[in-house]
Amino acid sequence: MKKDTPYHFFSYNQENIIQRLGKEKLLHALKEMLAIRNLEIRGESAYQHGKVGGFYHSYSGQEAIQVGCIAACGANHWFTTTYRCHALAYLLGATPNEIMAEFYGKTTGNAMGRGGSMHLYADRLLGGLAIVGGHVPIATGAAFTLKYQDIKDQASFCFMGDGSTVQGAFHESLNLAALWDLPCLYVIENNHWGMGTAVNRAVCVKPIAEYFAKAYDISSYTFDGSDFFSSFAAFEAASKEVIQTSRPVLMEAITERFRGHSISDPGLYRSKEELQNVLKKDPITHLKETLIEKKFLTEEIFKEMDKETRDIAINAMEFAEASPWPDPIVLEEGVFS
Ligand SMILES: Cc1ncc(C[n+]2csc(CCOP(=O)(O)OP(=O)(O)O)c2C)c(N)n1
Repeated sequence: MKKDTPYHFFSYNQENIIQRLGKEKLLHALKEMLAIRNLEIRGESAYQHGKVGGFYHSYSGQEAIQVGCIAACGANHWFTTTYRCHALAYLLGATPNEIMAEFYGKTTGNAMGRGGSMHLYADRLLGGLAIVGGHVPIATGAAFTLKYQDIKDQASFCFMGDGSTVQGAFHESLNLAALWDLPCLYVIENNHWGMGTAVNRAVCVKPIAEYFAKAYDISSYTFDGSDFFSSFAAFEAASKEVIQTSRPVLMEAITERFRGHSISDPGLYRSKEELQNVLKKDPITHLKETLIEKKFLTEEIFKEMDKETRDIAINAMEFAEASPWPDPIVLEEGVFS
């Protein structure tokens, strides 16, 4: 039986971050989180109305992690993630229209309607990849390329669920990255569940990053993934370490998944009370309240932001609906062989 060791969150000074980022950047971060949430709400609704095929994995509840990452590190790196990829694609430049059209499987979609919700891309996003743990070697390869090409101011960012950390590919990647000094940030988004299996029934250590990082002689950063400031601080420090030392790091965001594993999952393994407690840890509410307290934001401005981002998502649904289906004749175009 594993020990139930408490998390040691990376410590930071919130006031200092507020001072350094200032009102405009903080409001921008909040608006990005709202844009992601509103896009997810409409995507989920389209799925429930039978407009979206395949699976749909919502990022609702986890927004502070990737928004904090891009706010702290910028987008000029290489990124890889799982099927839970909508937010990262958006943050790296995919538009709400092309994301929604990809959900619908239309030609105007981000992957020309061929990938669906699990396979989104952007100039710096190597994928939305659906094999659990299978994308970790790809991120390691991107870090190897940076090192090989002597690019010193960029890193490879690999987002994954806690489920990836029990796959062989994860451990082989960490071993090589540590052995060859590759600039990679491996980021575990621990939302406590792998489909319907609780993390403590699947992973033999807790905290995951702290234990596994020791095995590979690299640093770990554990942080509160429901808090924009905690996330920003951890990514800022971790990326600095990776760029300065060219050593990989292992990060763990403790976060909450607001929906079922995918939208077709009714989540019967969580009681109503448990879910109510989870929903209380809303990263948007947390940042909103902090900004109101700082007098950077009012309830009215928040409502306007919410409406503006909601309208963008609704327009994206209309765009997707009106877009044409791919012609079956193009099915063999752009394939490997
Ligand atoms: C190699 C492999 N095994 C099983 C699956 C089926 N599967 C899809 S998602 C998932 C759970 C992954 O959970 P986690 O890594 O914690 O990510 P989360 O969905 O919570 O973001 C599983 C088992 C898969 N896609 N790939």
